[in-house]
Amino acid sequence: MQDVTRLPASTGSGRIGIVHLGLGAFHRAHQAVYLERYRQRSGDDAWGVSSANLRANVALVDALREAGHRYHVAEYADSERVTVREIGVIEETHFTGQDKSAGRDGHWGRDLEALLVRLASPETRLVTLTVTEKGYFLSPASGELLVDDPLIAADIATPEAPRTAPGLLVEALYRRRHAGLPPFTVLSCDNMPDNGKRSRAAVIQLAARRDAELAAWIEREVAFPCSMVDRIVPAMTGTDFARLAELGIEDPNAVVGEAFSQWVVEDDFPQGRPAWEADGVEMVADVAPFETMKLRMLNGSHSLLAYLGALDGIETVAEAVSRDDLVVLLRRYMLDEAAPTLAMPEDADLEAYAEQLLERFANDSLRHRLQQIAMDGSQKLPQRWLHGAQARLAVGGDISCTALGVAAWIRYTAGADLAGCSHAVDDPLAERLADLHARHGDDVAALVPAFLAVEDVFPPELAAEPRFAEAVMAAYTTLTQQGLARALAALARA
Ligand code: NAI
Ligand code: CS2
Repeated sequence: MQDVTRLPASTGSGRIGIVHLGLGAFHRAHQAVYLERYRQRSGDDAWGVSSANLRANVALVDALREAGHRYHVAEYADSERVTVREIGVIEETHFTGQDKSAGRDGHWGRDLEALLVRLASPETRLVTLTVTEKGYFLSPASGELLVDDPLIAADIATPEAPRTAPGLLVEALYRRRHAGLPPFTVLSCDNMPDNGKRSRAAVIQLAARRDAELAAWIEREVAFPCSMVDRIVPAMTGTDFARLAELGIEDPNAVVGEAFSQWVVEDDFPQGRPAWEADGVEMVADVAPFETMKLRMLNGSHSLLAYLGALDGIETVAEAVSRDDLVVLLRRYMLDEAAPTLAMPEDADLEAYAEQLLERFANDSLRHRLQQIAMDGSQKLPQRWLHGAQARLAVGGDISCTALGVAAWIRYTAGADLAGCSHAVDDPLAERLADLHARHGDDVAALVPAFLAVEDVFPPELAAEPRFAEAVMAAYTTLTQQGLARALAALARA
């Protein structure tokens, strides 16, 4: 018998204090849940949310409008225990992307003006983001704004009709400044290191292209706190919808996630914020230790499973960690390669954290597909693996697990697994990486250095480190010639 707890939604208030950019699965199952709990506990209904998609997906926006913005979040502790919560804090939704049904010439910005009006409204005090790492248009390795990207170039040319998240923030802040309004606070909830500092860099660098005084005002007046977010919320599958239907929930906008949830936020909100501490949000002076720990240990492990597992035909995280050799790899990676690079508060127990992560990964009520995690590797590798590897190498430490991961990522971007079954490579650099494979084939002595020379991913000092390049080449050879099980066995013996 399943133990099902059902929790009703709060009543919509029509009062909007927060605009969110990136209405994906994670926002619906993380931030919205904290705000729902906050509203129900405190009775404060001033922090309703206006949520927008800037690219995919318009269908979700329309479906949520049709449902009066009510939807369900199913939180699985395990396959026996689930809490199904209805959410009422999203008050309105917008879509500002391109109309893909009209092909390449599709019109941009269906709800753009309405969203800009909302962003420039005096009631809006906080703007939150989950636009994925690539939505900031920063070089993952250097953190510099990608001024040559066609969408950023368009936002520089016509800033009043922005297409990117940084562009929207700049135009909204421009409008607020001209209206004599205070700015809003910008809170990134994406898995990036120093996500507040990076958001700030993107916005200020873009604003400087438009108006130096605007850029200086933003630099002076706008707070960009950092945050660490954590809850595993996989993309929905047919199986998930069918399981919810068995519980009597027929909801096309529902999301499924784990019961675990964490949100650690730098307490820098000059325009005010919900008093959400009692609802589980941890307010701290410095997020960096928590963020780095989560990125290197949780996300670093996820990416190891994603590339190695996908190359071996494994479909989900839970299936991957049912293999002993992959669990041995994860423990070694987390404890010997990631943990020693972290500067944690004294009471932090990284061994316990690693064991808790392995338990979370084994939650087989989630169908967390490795292909989803494998997406956008070029944007994820630096913070998950490479900065840690640099720190390990600097003290003569071992980086064998990371090197195997990098080798697997390189092989994965060829677009087929080790048995030759093809997969899509969903990555902003996919074409460039495919071109490197086309040019160098399986000539590992040319292929690996060509990948390490991609400066948007690999910091030049790391690429120039012979111990790193040699370890990746050796791992690539073993993995591609002998397969995953043998590569893992060789690593365990070394
Ligand atoms: P999703 O696929 O459901 O939604 C992706 C969202 O990002 C959509 O709103 C989409 O419109 C937007 N987006 C994608 N590329 C964009 C771009 N270039 N410009 C503007 N918007 C863009 O994914 P999900 O699960 O909502 O995850 C989104 C992000 O949330 C992740 O990339 C990660 O940084 C963060 N996150 C996700 C977790 C999860 O388990 N799903 C957990 C922790 C953080
Ligand atoms: C995952 C994360 O998709 C990925 O790359 O590693 O989204 C992961 O599920 C979350 O960060 C967990 O909080």
